[in-house]
Formats: sequence, C-alpha cells, structure tokens
Amino acid sequence: MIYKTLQVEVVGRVVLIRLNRPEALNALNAAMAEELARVVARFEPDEGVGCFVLTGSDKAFAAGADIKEMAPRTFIENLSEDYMASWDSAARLRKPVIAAVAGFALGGGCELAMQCDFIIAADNAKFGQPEIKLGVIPGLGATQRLTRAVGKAKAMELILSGRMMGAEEAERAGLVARVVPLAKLVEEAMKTAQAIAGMPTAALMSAKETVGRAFETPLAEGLRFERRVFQALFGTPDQREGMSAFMEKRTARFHESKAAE
Ligand code: DAK
Repeated sequence: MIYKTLQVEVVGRVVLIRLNRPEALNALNAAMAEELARVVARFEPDEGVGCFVLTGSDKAFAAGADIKEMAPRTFIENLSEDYMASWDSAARLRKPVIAAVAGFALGGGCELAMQCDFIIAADNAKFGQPEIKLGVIPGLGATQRLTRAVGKAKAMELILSGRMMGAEEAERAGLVARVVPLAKLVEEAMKTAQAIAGMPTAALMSAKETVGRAFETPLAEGLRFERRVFQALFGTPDQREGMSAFMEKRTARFHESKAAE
C-alpha cells in the first residue's frame, strides 16, 4: 500500500510506522488519521504481527494537530463531524504498540504517544501540551492520560503553562519508560518490540487489556478480571508450550511460520 503521510515497514513480527510530514514537523492532519487507521486495520488481524512501533523523525515525533488545517474550523463543524475523533487508532490497537519519540511531541503529538502502551524517548525528546497558547485545551486525551501518568501537579503545570519538558524529566515523572541516545532510538525500540512480538499472542493481548483495566475499574474488579484472564489462558496451546519448555529446559516455540508477509 502507498501512503502519503506515513512510511510503513514490516520487520519480522513488528510493524514500524513512521509519521512522515517533515515539512510540518509531522503535524497531525486528516489524511494521516485516515492512513493510520488503514495501517491498523490491515496489520492488527495479521497473525504474523505481534507488535507495532510508532515513530517520527529525529526532529519531531509530531508537533501537534495541524494548526493550519485546524485554524478555520467552527464549533458547529467540530461538533457535527466529531472533529479529531478518528485519531484513536493507536489507542484502539489490541496488540502492543510502542511510541519511539525523538524531538518534539507536542499537543496532539504528545497525546498520540500517550495512546501507545509505553514511550521510549530519545535524549532530545521534548514533551508538552501547548494548546493553552492557542486559546484551546488538549482534546486528544492529555487531561486524562497525562494526569494519570505524571499526577495532578505536573499535569496541571504543563497544561496550564504550555511549558515543554525534556526526556529526563519525563522519565522521572513516569511519562516515559526509558531514555536512549537519539542515534539508537529506533534500534532500541525495534529490539524491544521484537522481544515483545516473540511472546505468545493471546497472553500479550490479555496482558495489555488487563493492565488497561487498572485505569478503568475499581481495584477489586480489576483483580477479579486479572484472575479470570489468568485462568482462561490455561486453555491456550501457548500455556502448554511455555510451561513444557521451561520444564524441558528448552526455548519455547510460539510463532513458527507466522511471520507477516
Ligand atoms: N501545525 C502545522 N504546521 C506546523 C506545526 C503544527 N502543529 N508545527 C510546526 N509546523 C510547521 C511550521 O509552520 C513550519 O512550516 P513553514 O512555516 O516552514 O511552512 C514548519 O513546521 C517548521 O516549524 P518551525 O519553523 O516553527 O520550527 P522550529 O524548530 O522553529 O519550532 C516548534 C518548532 C515545534 C517549537 C514550533 O513549530 C511550534 O511551536 N509548533 C506548534 C506546536 C503546537 O502548538 N502544537 C500544538 C498544536 S494544537 C482535538 C484534539 C486534539 C487537538 C485538537 C482538537 N479535538 C478532539 C477536537 C490537538 C491540538 C494540538 O495539537
């Protein structure tokens, strides 16, 4: 498939998606939302795919929603078209997705990274929610996801001031899983993604869904859900294979002949 705003590459069991609008620092526009949705629809059901990596360029993961496209919009248009609602492809992925962030991740760009399961950041990454400077507020999840990730004090400070924070601060605050040198960002993210993609698919998808429940349910309900999913995984061949391999002191064979075409 040919994409105008993305570059897509399948490496082993990992789909590497690069946002590719260098002229606008990867600002998120309608065409990109539509193409990302197509990539997800194409690869998510593929048994040969175990993990996704979403990245940008060395200068920008994404500098936010496309301000030039957004500026003339009216309230009625936003309401009737449910503006930006189609930017939920990464959040809807049921297989793991890693954001590999270098440079600017601002506004909708930071929110897109937060839709992923975790963020690996280059040492030059800068995260921020500058919408306040444009007379609006975050609209793609930051008031909720950033607050859950870094706590109320830091989320309020970032959203109310529009200040950017660097990679080290973002890691200390819990927004970022790991910081790596810029030159190694994609290599490290791909290495992590290949390791994840080698795990048994049903367990991966179950683990992702169950951790996600921690943000949506009371503790007792989340623990009950976790226990039921744990119990159910004993109905999968991968549980037999994983535990047998351990006892036989050999490497488990989970995905033979299932690499994405
Ligand atoms: N949109 C469009 N073009 C952008 C852009 C953006 N967000 N960011 C950068 N560009 C363009 C610049 O206009 C420039 O284009 P030319 O002028 O060369 O044609 C080119 O990219 C290079 O940018 P700069 O020359 O500005 O580069 P610098 O290195 O000097 O500065 C910067 C980099 C990232 C600090 C600066 O570009 C900047 O401040 N960019 C805007 C950052 C920003 O405010 N982002 C937040 C956007 S608001 C919603 C959900 C979500 C959203 C909205 C609604 N609903 C559910 C309703 C999301 C909103 C946002 O993200």
